This record gives sequence, C-alpha cells and structure tokens, in this order.
Amino acid sequence: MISEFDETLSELIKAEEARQARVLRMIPSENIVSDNVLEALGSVLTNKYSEGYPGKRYYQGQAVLDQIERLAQERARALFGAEHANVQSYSGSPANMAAYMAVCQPGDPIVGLGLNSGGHLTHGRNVNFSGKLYDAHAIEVNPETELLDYDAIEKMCLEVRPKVMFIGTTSYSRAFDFERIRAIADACGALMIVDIAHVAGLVAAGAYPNPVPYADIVTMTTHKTLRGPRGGMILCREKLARDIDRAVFPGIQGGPHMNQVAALAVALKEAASEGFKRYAFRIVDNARALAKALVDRGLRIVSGGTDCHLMVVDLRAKAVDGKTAAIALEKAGIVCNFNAIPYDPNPPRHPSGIRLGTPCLTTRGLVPSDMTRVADWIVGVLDEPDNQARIERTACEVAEFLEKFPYRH
Ligand code: DSN
Repeated sequence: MISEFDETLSELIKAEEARQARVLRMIPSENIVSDNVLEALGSVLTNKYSEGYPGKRYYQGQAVLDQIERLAQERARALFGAEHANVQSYSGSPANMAAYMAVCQPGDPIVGLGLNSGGHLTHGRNVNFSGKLYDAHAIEVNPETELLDYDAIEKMCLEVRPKVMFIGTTSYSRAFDFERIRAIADACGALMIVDIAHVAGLVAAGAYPNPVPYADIVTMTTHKTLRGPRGGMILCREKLARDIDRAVFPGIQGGPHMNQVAALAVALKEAASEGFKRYAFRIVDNARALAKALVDRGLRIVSGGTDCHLMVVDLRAKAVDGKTAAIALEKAGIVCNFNAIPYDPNPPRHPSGIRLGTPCLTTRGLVPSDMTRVADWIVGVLDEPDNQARIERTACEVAEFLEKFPYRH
C-alpha cells in the first residue's frame, strides 16, 4: 500500500483526488475513467515487454498478452466499424506521427487545421514535428462565420496538392462534413487522415459523425470522450494496415504499455454499452445547454454554438482576457483552458477566449438542467474576476453542489 510505504506521495494522490472531486472540471480533453479502467492500468501487465504484434513478438511469454491485444483490436474494429486497428500508440501525438510516417516522406505537402481555427500542434504547426518535417499549409475557418469553408478548402487543396489532408479538432466545435472532405481529398489526390481524439467517444456512440467510412486513416487518443486510459489508437483500411503497424513499431515506439492496452479493452467494452450511448448524447446535450445559457447571459460562442462536447467562449464583451478569466475561474472551483479565438487580436499568452467542455460534468452525472447554474457561476466570475469574496463563495457553492455527484464509479 502506498499509504504505508510512502506517506508523502499517498497524501499527494489523495489531495489530487479531492481537488478533482470538488471542482467543475471543464477542460474538454479530460474525463474520469471507471474504476475498472483504473484496475487494468494498475495491474501486473505493466511488468511485461511485448515488442511486436500478437503472434509476432520479439520477447517470449506472450500467450496471455497476445489475447489481450487481440481483444482490444477486435473491440476497436467492431465499435468504429474499421478494417484494422492498432492499439499500441502511447498517446495522440505518437499516433499522429505514425499516421504521417505510414504515408508521407519528409518534405511532402500536407494540409491541416490551423491552431487558432481549432487544430492541434500535430496538424502541421511549425513548432511541431509535423510542421518541421512536412511542407505544412494551414486551413483556417472563415473569418465571418468561424466555420470551415469547404469551397475555400477545395480551392486551397487543388493548388497545394497535399499528400494528406489531416483533419481534426481540439477546439472547433462544429461537426465536420467527412463526405465533403473525402470528395476534396479525391479531387486533389490526397489521402484523408482524421484525428478524432476529442470526439472519439461521441463517434463510438453515434453522437457525432463517424469518419471511418470515408477516411484512409483515423487516429485518436483514448482518454477524452472515450473515457479510457491515457493512450492513442489508429484505425485504417486493410491496405494500409502493414504500413501503420510498422510506423508505430518499430518506426516510433518500442514495447507497448500492455496495462494501457488492457485498460483500453475495458473502455472499449464500456463504450459499446447502451449506457455509454446515452452518456455520449448527454455530453452533447449538456454542451448545447451550457452554450445556450452562456449566450443568454451575454457571451458569444465561437461559430455560434456546438455540435459536440466543447465550445470556445469569446470573452471580449466582458473585458477580461482568457488567461485572467481561467485563473479566476479556477479559484472559484471551475477549471478550464484559456484559448485563442479564430484570428485572435490578442497574444497567445493572453488570448480572448476560454475553452469549456462537458465530458467530466456528464460523467459526474450533471444533466442539461444543471447547466444554467454552471453558467451563472461562470458568468458571475467573469463579471467580477477581482471580487475575491464572490470567488470564494462560488468555490464553496460548487464544492457543496458536487457533493451529491459521486466522483468514482
Ligand atoms: N491536449 C489536448 C487538448 O487539450 O485538446 C490536445 O492534445
């Protein structure tokens, strides 16, 4: 027991669990895993090396681990309707790196969503391997609508002739038109890779469009809306299976973390349940209810709303920048990100927005009718970010409110 062996660390873990339980966790990329997922993560599977793939390993002693990895692969294929699944990626960035490595050479042209338009560092940002190794071109949302303009994307892709279109979001809150993206990819001779890290659980449940029928490769993290362990996963068509597998191992990684693979198998079983479907739809209902409540209280949601679990809120009407707001909100028991808005006039360290998400709140058990209360707390803090008495009162109210929602399941 850690509590007997290392009191210092034990107290720190307990303190973090208590912190997570007493605040509204609204960072959209976070969630709360089930105790079953935690149990698999903490199992003896962490003791074993398994470089290679089931039936083709470089270490002996794989009889059980081969079965575990095959189980995760089968569940992944069934859940998303994919031809092939690689479940070994350590997380989302290595999964994306493997997707590029499987089909691109350094210097190849690629297109991906710009960071302020909702993309991720690995979608071609200049400070990331994807922007350094490849000739990256950023897709930006329309400045008026803040939506993707598929005609403009097609025009750009016909000029750039990318090897891959790398489509995905960390803060674009609207559904992608995957059929249209496939048509653009075909028109310009590109491969279509979709990163569903944020929305994987929603896709699995049918609460968000599934790109698998259209895309050549689909990557994801497994710990966001999918509610699994921290990790990554890649789905692809059979004809790319060998290239993807070789890119993951030996291309990028050594031995897979088999405790993580087993925990993913647990999460995939959970995600195939009827209860998870209801949960995923409730995440979206909660996000829509929250967006409406914030708009009713005078805030602007980038792009006008949400089709998923997250939204970026433009704070310029409140005369508080995103970072100042995020710090004040955390003190009030509401934890979120500061985030740029598209074409943000303010610098990245003090951007104009915050990013809010509903996965953790939904996992706790909050429903759409709770969102007006959440919005009242948020807007109260944004109105008076320097009012310490109000902030402290809000933190107490939030903690008291959350006592009736269990943290561990
Ligand atoms: N860190 C993730 C997020 O917060 O969106 C992306 O990798």
